[in-house]
Amino acid sequence: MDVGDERVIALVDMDCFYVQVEQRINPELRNKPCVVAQYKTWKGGGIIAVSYEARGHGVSRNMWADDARRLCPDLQVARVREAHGKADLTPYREASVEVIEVMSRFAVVERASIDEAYMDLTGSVQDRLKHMSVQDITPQQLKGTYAQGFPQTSDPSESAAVDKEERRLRGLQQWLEHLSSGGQSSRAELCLTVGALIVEEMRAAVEEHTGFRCSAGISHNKVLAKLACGLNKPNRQTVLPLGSVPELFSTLPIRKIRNLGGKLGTSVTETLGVENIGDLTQFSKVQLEQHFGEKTGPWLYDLCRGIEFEPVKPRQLPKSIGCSKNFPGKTCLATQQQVQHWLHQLALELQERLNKDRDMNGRVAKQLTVGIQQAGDRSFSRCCALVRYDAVKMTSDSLAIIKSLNTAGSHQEAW
Ligand code: TTP
Ligand code: CA
Ligand code: CA
Repeated sequence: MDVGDERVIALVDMDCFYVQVEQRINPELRNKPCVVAQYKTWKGGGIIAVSYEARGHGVSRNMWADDARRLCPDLQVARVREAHGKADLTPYREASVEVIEVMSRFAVVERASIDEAYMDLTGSVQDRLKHMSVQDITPQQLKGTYAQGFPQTSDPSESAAVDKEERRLRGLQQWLEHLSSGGQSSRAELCLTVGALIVEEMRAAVEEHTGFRCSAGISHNKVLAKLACGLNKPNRQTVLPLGSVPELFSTLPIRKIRNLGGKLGTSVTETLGVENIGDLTQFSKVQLEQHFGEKTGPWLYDLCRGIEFEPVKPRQLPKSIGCSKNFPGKTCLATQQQVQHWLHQLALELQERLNKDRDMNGRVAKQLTVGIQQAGDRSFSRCCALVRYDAVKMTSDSLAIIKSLNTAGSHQEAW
């Protein structure tokens, strides 16, 4: 059976990314409990990124800065800059480009978000294996690596007694011994370990060239790599072999899996009455097909066994360029003029970023999409052709395609 274990896939995700960007701009913020907050008008602003020091005090994303200060009196608060009356994410986008540039020296990279990317290391691993073997790999080369599922210990009291770094090292040593013993899946596991060597080097290069630290997951597919990345943050990487999947999946809620965090995950949980992703292994392929269709059913059947085949697509640039703004509570827009004003502000930002994108990346956008999300309401989106990078034209086109949403009727001033 093809379990897809000839591939080596990594997911790299920056640690508390916006905080690190602000700490590089202002070194006084380094090694301190620190957050990045957006807008100051209400309760000191909303927190969108939190340093690990601040997390230790119980500070988390979506708290108000004023509330967070009560938990952590010496909290440093960096502010997102504003332009066109809204948050300006330019510094974070530019930092993201720097990071992707360094990563792409090592492998084919698929940018997955502003601070993460997938890499297919299969080819690089095969190349390295022509000149090396298990015996050449030492724990010193893997100084930030965890092997998930190791150390394998039958005595839980022992595992609680040792500190995290000591346990990591013990697990890694056991993993390397397990590799050289040459079991049935040892070729696949050796490939993952060589992948981990490459990712150690890549993460060191990212830190050297950008000053930013990151975490990574190394496994046989995107789903497992993404999951592994989150297991030992910050500034660490985790190898997840197929053999460690059953134990991990036996207690892992379905929503924690890539692509199952939303509606599909909820529907799987409700339809089958199960909690953990590992519980899906008790259903046959036919059963899963009946419930979720001929595409999603078989995908779930493989997925709950740690098997998945989605390729890493070579793509370093975002597919679309967009901006948005929320108008909560009293700030809610109530006249046509206000709607037009804010559409124009958004269009001005778009115009700037589209022009920059054309100059830097030599491409031209063809479609304009306008989306509106109202509290408790279904979201609405419409698109039209984008003919010119012109804020005035984009504003009037946007207004035209969302006019039908205005329940006050177009002859009135109200919206
Ligand atoms: P994340 O990778 O989700 O989080 P993080 O990098 O801050 O922390 P971690 O170490 O746990 O990975 O998001 C990356 C950046 O995207 C984050 O620094 C700020 C921004 N962001 C928002 O602005 N709003 C959000 O709701 C989320 C999830 C992220
Ligand atoms: Ca991150
Ligand atoms: Ca991320």
